[in-house]
Amino acid sequence: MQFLKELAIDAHNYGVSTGKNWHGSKQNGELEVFSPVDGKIIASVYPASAEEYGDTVKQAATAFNVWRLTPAPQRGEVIRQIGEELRLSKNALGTLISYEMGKSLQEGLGEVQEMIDICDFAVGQSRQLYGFTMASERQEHRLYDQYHPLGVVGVITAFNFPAAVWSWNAMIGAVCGNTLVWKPSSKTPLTAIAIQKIITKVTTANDLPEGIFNIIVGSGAEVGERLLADKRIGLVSVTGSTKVGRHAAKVVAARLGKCILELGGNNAVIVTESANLQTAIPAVVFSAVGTAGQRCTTTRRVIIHDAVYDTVKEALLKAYASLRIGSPLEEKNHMGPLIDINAVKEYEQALQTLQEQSGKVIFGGNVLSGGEFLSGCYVEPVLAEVENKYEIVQQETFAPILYLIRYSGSVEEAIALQNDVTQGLSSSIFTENLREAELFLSASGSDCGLANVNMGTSGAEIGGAFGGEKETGGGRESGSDAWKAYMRRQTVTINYGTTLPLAQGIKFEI
Ligand code: UN1
Repeated sequence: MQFLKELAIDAHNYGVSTGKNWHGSKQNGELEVFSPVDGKIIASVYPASAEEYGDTVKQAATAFNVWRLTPAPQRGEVIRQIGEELRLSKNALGTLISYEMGKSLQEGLGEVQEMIDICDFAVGQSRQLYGFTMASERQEHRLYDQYHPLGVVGVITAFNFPAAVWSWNAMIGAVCGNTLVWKPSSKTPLTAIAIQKIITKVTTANDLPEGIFNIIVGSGAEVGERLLADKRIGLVSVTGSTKVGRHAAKVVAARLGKCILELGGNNAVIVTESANLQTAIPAVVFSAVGTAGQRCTTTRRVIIHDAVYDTVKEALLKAYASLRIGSPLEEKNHMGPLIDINAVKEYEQALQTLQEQSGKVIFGGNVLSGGEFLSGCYVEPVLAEVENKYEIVQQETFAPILYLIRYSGSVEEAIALQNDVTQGLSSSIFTENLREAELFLSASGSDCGLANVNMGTSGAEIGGAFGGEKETGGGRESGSDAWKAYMRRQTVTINYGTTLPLAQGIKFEI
């Protein structure tokens, strides 16, 4: 396949790299990477041994000594060049993401675009690592805060955004002066290997030491657990399920390390009486079936006012009937496969539980087989009528299952339903009514990290801080002032006088 060649992905690949140096261990066997698109093996990877893990982090710690002293705008210049390389590789990398993960080619390309955008953002950020200057209460004193890099930052990413989520962490983390150790998902390691090769072109051209950007492919037990417990790693950013995050938080907290958690969502769209359905319906459909329902921002619940419930239900049924499922590499298709057979099993299990809990499936629910669906990973998207309180509705099932929930009273009732889950990532409301929109955004409104008006729950821009509340973990990545989590703050007080006034007016004479 031409795109694999272009990205220097071979039939067998090493999974550990500090830059130009690549390693991998055959002692744990080879990790075979299957495409959910056609079920074929794309390539295989030699994962890391415990020793290779240790050596890589050591290299990252050594490189930090150089990188932290490189002026931040010069670090930004390196990131600018990475953005340029990504522009050149956009088609090949977008195609690999689509083929390895199963999202549509449009979304694969979109993910590379997110990487390019965060590079541009990080370049600007490299000149804006601002601290405040405060007025000192003491005479001839200066008081200000400054930000220093943290050290080695670990980044653990999930299969569903095999490139973009890493880049939010890595590009911001790198302009802040940190070195990065990336553990990609074992389901999508080839995208990570391709990216590492792109990055290495830039670090080599700039004569940078090995160890600024590192990847370690390996299992959770072999690599992930070590990384969480590793005292040399000041900050660990974890994207994954709430279960994974809960464990990670415990292990990192036990050594008083820092964590950025971006975990599960259970995102809802509220469709009010006054909603513009011309925009609401396509927004709900895209947010529910995009990436085959495997975004943390996927719309899982649509909370519809009684007055428009039947109209919305009919419009959704019609839209779902027109969806084309098939190879994500073909532009005509709206929805590709789930990541693997296990994900299909979870989809089936969730539908069975849903029916046991009195949910009513009104569209879809079948696993597709034969012909172009040979990989066994293609499923029909589902519409189901439920009550918000059902246990299955309270959970995040990483599949294209959309729950329809009715509300009959005021928008306060809809907001209460939307907040009545344990997760708190993304939320949206469709309304033409200013009072409803403002209420949704107020302190008594949506309790999520992301709140949108007249648009879907997915597809956030990189310029905002991305993350959620409650069991979504509370972390923030990407834009706005999320960079501060990747640095340590230092409050500095300088006495430029010749006396020693004490704070709070305390007198101490000797
Ligand atoms: C994720 O699913 O982990 O907002 C990230 C979005 C994308 C990122 C999703 N920009 O849908």
